Amino acid sequence: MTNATAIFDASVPRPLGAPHVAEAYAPANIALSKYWGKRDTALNLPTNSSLSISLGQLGTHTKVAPADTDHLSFNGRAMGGDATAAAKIWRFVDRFCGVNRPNLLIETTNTVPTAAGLASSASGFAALVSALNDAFAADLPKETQSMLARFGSGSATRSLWPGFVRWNVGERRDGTDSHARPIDANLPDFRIAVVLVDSGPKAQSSSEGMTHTVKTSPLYATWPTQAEADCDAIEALVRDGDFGSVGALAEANALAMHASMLAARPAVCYIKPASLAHLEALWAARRDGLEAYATMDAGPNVKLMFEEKSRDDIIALFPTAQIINPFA
Ligand code: 2P0
Repeated sequence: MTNATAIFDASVPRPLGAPHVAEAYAPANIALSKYWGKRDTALNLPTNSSLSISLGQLGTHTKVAPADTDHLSFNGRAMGGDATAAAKIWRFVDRFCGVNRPNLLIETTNTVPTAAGLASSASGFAALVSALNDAFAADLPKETQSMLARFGSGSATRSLWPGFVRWNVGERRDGTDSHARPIDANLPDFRIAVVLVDSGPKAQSSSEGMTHTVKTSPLYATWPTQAEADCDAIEALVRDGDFGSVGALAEANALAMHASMLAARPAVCYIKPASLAHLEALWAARRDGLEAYATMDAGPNVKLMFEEKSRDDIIALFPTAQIINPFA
């Protein structure tokens, strides 16, 4: 039987040597073509490919070092071993190291402001696998690190690279071909603006939200095929440098994902009145000629996609938005 332990044991050298101090950085990412739904929850395999833009300087720094006792900290504060997030991190470390894991110090710092409304599990698990790879001199190819990061969080597969990245759905039952790869892109002026609606914890985790959508939404049946087609089309448009078509398709893809959630029984609704007001303001400005598009994830914040030339218009329309240059 294939399970997470077997995949890690087959992918990471055994036995691992003694660790040394290592530090790694991984960027957060925002999907232009979304991952929504798992075909295998134990192996965290997606129902469809997805494509994202990494957020440059916004992400996670992680240090791994040998220690006398296990110690985990987040932004300078110790994290107890029984907190859900800490337990997930240690489970990942246990799987990576295999039996006889040495005690470790793990220090994680986010450069994504906690109030930015951006998920940190993607950059967190990408930085963690990368730091473990270095600390234990495992010398794993980036694709293998991406494949393993998937066990921490699906979207972490895409945070191993800067720029535009595609996570392939993969065909193998054991999921060893379900990892990301970078895309040659021709969109150097691509920018993101995060319009904050709520920075608090979400009501329903994305894992729960997607599992419930897959199980109960009558609209979900159309999602995997549509999402795969969107992902292929967006990849081709990103290579061609066709910003307008990328933005329009990314917005349609995000709204289709939210439509499938809204049709779940009971509904999964991350869209708040303020989110919708921002979308309507964007659509009105677009009718007046602004070339900008929106995407939303498993939360109420609105992420705008635009080009550098529209920066002043975006700031005028959304004065509180946080502007991100993914290539800075
Ligand atoms: C994405 N999201 O493609 C989609 C769009 C949210 C909406 O990937 O269960 O935290 O850990 O694999 O990666 C968020 O889901 O989920 C996500 P798990 P993850 O960015």
